[in-house]
Amino acid sequence: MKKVLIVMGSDSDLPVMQNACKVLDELGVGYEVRISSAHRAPAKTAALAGGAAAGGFGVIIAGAGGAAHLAGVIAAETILPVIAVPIKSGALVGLDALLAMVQMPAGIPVATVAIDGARNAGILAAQILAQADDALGQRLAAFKADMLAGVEGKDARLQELGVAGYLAQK
Ligand code: RP5
Repeated sequence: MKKVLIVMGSDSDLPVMQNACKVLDELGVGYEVRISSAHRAPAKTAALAGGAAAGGFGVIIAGAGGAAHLAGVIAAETILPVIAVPIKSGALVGLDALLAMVQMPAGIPVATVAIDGARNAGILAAQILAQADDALGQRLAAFKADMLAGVEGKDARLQELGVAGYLAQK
């Protein structure tokens, strides 16, 4: 099975980006985690991106804050799908990273999730890999079924206890 390459601009991104790792663990998807920066280590970043397909990766997740060019620079060096995670940081608390990642020029797309949305990035990466992996597709279907069961359980409890009772036991 192909793996997910997770790249982040700094170790300060790791507390958020670990949520991609956690959900990939839940889904049984292999991954590698690297620190590289579009601005502080441009050649390293280009080499990581350019070698990813040959290295057995099928999708790349890139997390960065600030003037976040990491996902776009990676996407420029590969035809693998790239998922961007804007990280909440600095004076603009992630809005700068979100806009930099969403507003890519025509021809170099990245799929941008919410600010600090690393868990969704992991799920989306797994969904991409599942297009060529039926067993992973079945695990993703079970994952969705678990979410549905969670909602149904909460709704049943709300109907049983009423609003005040539900909140009192929450
Ligand atoms: C970005 O600048 C990194 O992705 C990080 O989100 C932000 C701050 O980096 P540090 O100064 O904490 O290393 O490149």
